[in-house]
Amino acid sequence: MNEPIIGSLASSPVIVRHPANPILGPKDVPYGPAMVFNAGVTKYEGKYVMVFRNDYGNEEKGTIEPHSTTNLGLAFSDDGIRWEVQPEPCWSWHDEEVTRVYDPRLTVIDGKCHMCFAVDTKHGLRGGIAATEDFRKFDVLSLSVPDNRNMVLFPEKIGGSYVRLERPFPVYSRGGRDRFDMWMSDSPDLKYWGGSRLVLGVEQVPFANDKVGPGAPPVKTDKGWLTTFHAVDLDPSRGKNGWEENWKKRYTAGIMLLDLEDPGKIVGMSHSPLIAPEASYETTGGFRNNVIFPGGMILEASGEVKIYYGAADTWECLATAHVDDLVRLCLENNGK
Ligand code: BMA
Repeated sequence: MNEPIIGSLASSPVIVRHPANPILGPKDVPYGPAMVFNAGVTKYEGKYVMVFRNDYGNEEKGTIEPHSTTNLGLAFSDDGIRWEVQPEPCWSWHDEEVTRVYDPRLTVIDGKCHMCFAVDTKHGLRGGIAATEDFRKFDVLSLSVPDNRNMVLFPEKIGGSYVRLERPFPVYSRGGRDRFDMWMSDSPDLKYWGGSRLVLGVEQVPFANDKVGPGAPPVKTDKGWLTTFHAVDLDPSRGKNGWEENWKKRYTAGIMLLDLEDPGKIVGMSHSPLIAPEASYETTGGFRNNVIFPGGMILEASGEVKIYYGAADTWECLATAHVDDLVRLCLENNGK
């Protein structure tokens, strides 16, 4: 690797980790020794809804196939903090071609809930989009060509089109290793996607030396679309961590603002992480430690932003910040 080592990183002082963290974990799930992480969260019909990745991983690794260890779980909440997990998983997909679905992201568009998800198939990793009315039945609207994932939808049409952020994996053309960037595409109908363009290159993020990609679906502010992203740095001197013998990566959450009319244009981006792994449930005792993976962001009427993130690929956590502080963080480096 030629990129510089990043070194220690700290979370922004504008975020507050919720005292109830982790807000959901293995002990809260009634159907197995689950890891609960990388959830999509939204407000739908008066309730907070969470679809989470439930992944058994860990000690079964190598003896159990991924399809029997990954499904999507469902939870509801009145306050976005205390969750009621439903007795059964809400979706899993396994057939001749598809191995599993995971990493859901929820966006309500015109009152209808849509879910983006990653799909492992025998012929590559695809990004899917489904619509659901009851979180029991998911109508798949589109599946990308491999390799693409971490898709998130904007909550409204922009310039007459639906828009998604995404992270393709251009391995062959990027030197045969991780060097992945954030892209966007648009669509007239959520089915056919085109107009693809680069939004954020990994080299633009000072706290990444490996890859960047979308986090939670963006929320609208008067200064632009506020959006989290995941940023990964690699350090060859890192070693055993969680169940990985050689886990050299760290995942942090970044924050940026995209132009309201032209969301491929970055209005501002914080040059430091919004959330870096620091709390014990982020750095120790997990399936893969030192992973912060934002998947849900809700802007409350009070100006509070709830940011939901997977921690250590084992728990789901919540951090909050005021929307004005997040916008300021994005804009203070603008032009530098
Ligand atoms: C990525 C995805 C995420 C996961 C992360 C860290 O490749 O699998 O779902 O959180 O790795 O393990």
